[in-house]
Amino acid sequence: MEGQRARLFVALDLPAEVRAELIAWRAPLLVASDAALRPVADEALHVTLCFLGQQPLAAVEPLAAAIAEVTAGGSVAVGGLALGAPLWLPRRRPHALTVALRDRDGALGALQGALAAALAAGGWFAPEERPYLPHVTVARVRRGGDPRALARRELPAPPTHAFAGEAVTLYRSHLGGGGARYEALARERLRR
Ligand code: 3AM
Repeated sequence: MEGQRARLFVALDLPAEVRAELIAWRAPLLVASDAALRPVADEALHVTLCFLGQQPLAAVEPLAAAIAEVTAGGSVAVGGLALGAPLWLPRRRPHALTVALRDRDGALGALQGALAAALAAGGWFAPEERPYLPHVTVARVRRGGDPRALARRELPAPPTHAFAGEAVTLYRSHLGGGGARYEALARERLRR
């Protein structure tokens, strides 16, 4: 075990009904992409908060404790969220079809800021220069896939009702031929 490392990130989990809406929204787009897009697994749809990269497995326990401290044992709520516009990322040469997240009360930005500060203080996270852009990746461009025809089209807007985040989860990303598989290592629920 000693010396083993894992690719880690921390994400906000979405309510099941919002995941279901995203799955329904992307279904015709996957067909229209002519196999250029590979869907993210239904249960893995999330909003990345902090990407930590390769970390020692020994860091999992203190990371889980740091996340529990930031979410204050389930007393933090992240409400006022809504799905926003479809967004191809990176903008110039897209690797992923995403949906932007609207953060109407600033609760998500506050949580992300607090988490980034705590994880940076622990030496697990290098704060990024670019501003935090909350989004849900719904599909990735397959190797050799060309989504340009789809990217030129105006995509339908996803449903826009308000919802609250479910939980903050520490994920391990297992990279593989068929795309990454995400394993939840620790989860802190949020107040509903
Ligand atoms: O699925 P999303 O877009 O939320 O793009 C990667 C994915 O984000 C992102 O971390 C999530 C889990 O893999 N990611 C991968 N490498 C990254 C890096 N070097 C990164 N984010 C920032 N910097």
